[in-house]
Amino acid sequence: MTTLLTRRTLIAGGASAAGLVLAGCDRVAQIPQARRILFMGEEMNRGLHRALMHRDALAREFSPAEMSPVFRVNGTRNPGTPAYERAVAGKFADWRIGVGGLVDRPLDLSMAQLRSMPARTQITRHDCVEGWSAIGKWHGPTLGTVLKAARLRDAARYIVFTCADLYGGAPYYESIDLIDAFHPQTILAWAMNDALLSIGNGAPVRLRVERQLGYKHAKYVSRIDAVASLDAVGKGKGGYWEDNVDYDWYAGI
Ligand SMILES: Nc1nc2c(c(=O)[nH]1)N[C@H]1C(S)=C(S)[C@@H](COP(=O)(O)O)O[C@H]1N2
Ligand SMILES: [Mo]
Repeated sequence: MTTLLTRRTLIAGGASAAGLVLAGCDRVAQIPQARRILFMGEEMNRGLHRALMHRDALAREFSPAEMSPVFRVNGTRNPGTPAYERAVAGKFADWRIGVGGLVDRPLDLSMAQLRSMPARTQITRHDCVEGWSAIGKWHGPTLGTVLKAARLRDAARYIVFTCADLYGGAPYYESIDLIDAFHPQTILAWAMNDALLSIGNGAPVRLRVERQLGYKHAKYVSRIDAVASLDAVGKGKGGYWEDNVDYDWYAGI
């Protein structure tokens, strides 16, 4: 392979992505067709990695000794709305999690009800897209337990979370598909590190969706809706950051 590739040979598809890499990235990357082929390789790699990993594979779980001494608070630190302040003052006794959309039995769960459900405890690593990680212990019922109680309809494809904190006047929102919704480590955590969830970390309840990056883990969850499509959610990309900063909807790790 020589570095003297012409546009013509690239267009003809005569060069493999591997060959292009050997030819030297700097020069080749200046050719639009080559760039497309190189990125195609990267996309394929990522797709392959995900396919090999299996979407239902478990995220690694850690031992208590590996827990981070400090778990950072990121994004909203306190929703600070009058309604949230009242909920804090009442120790979340009146907090409700509405479960609706494409379900046969809509729910209006109190924290007492959520806390009485069979729960899972897991020590996992949180990875934020901004480049920090922390290991914490989470406790709460699987989202699957709640969705089964609400009797998801066949048409449901995604689960949408609406939060109590506002971004530009509208609630933070996120969504996941049913593979992640029924993943055994996807839980509605109401406790963290053996204590009730703190305000900073999402009190009274936040999502843990362990195979995905931090922004998918909706804090301050107030509604859970099953939908057939994400078109009518926010601007259509399924999450606050997806709609406004072009983050990937599927943030698999
Ligand atoms: N409601 C809500 N959920 C949210 C956010 C937010 O700002 N609001 N930030 C997200 C981001 S980017 C991260 S990294 C985690 C941070 O969780 P932590 O504060 O417990 O570290 O929450 C996610 N969930
Ligand atoms: Mo994040």
